[in-house]
Amino acid sequence: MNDLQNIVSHFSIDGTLSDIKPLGTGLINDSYQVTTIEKDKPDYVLQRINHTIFQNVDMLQENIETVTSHIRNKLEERKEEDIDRKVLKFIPAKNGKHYYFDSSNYWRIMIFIPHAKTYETVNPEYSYYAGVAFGGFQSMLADIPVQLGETIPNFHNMEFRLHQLHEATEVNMTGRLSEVQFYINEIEKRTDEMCKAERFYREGKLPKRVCHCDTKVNNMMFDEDGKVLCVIDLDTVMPSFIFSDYGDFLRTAANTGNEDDKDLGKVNFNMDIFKAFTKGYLESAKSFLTQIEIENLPYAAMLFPYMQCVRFLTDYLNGDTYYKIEYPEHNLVRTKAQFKLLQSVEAHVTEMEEYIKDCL
Ligand code: GN1
Ligand code: MG
Repeated sequence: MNDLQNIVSHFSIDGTLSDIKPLGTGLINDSYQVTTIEKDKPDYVLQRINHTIFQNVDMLQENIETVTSHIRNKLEERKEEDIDRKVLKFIPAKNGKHYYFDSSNYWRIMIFIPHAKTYETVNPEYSYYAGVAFGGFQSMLADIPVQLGETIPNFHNMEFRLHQLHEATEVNMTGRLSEVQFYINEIEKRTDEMCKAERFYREGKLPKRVCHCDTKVNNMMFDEDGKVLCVIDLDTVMPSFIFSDYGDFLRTAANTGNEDDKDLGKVNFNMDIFKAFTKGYLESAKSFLTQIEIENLPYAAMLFPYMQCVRFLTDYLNGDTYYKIEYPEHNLVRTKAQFKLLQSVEAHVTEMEEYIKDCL
């Protein structure tokens, strides 16, 4: 038995293990697809939880259990069909916990959703469905009876992310600061505007709600007809501003280039995706959104490329300790691509505002 097989043997899975192979492109956890021999038994997804980043694994798994069982109840009440493909299901470890600790790593297993697809890019039609789905996800979680923990404290707190950047520039651990001064200056010009959500919150004008907080387009499972089955990667589900989910989807889906594109000419903000997603999102979320949340959706579209630019740059200055990288300048390339995206979003603010007004 190899190491991964040994890990799997600590969970009560149904079926005989046939193969384990790497899965997905996440930058944080490691995922594997576990296949079983029997045709009528499910396959599984095995994940090694990155516990340097998610330091409170008990809280993490408890949040996920709360969220998935809440959604499952809603789907059952609505008499939905095919529920096991619409919400994740985790298999407890034989020790009764929702994870297994092998004395250096934390592992968990969930059922692999069959005949579902993930995409790195989507067309306007799929973006519309995604909008409806994320609005629906937030609205299903609106009445969750317990307070969820912050699995990564201050995760989408822009003031805190800038504070981390400032620390990184002061330490200048890798001596990379002089090379990135242009980006530091551009970031500084925008700090007041970009931190306004935190100010509104302190002034009592803006609520926190249960959000997904990692709505990258590749964190959704689509059915063969393009409809969204479910949202995956639930580690970061926690209280946040709705801007998190709206903004991070657009950051990834409405980018005409890649998150780490070296060709900045390819990186632009695609307004057709923006429009389709916004239409879907507002359809399912406008019943609970407040005026200030709706008015600030264009701000959210800017905030996430900006925040990601700050986070990638911070990691570059710190010597690439957070994100997986494929080559030494990877985080700098990502920073530049996110900044280019930000500029493109900024150029569309008036158009975004007008479109949102028309939707209501
Ligand atoms: C990480 O795990 P993954 O790759 O879906 C990150 C997100 C970033 C994203 C950038 C816990 O998401 O916040 O937006 O990379 N997740 C965490 O691609 O930091
Ligand atoms: Mg992911």
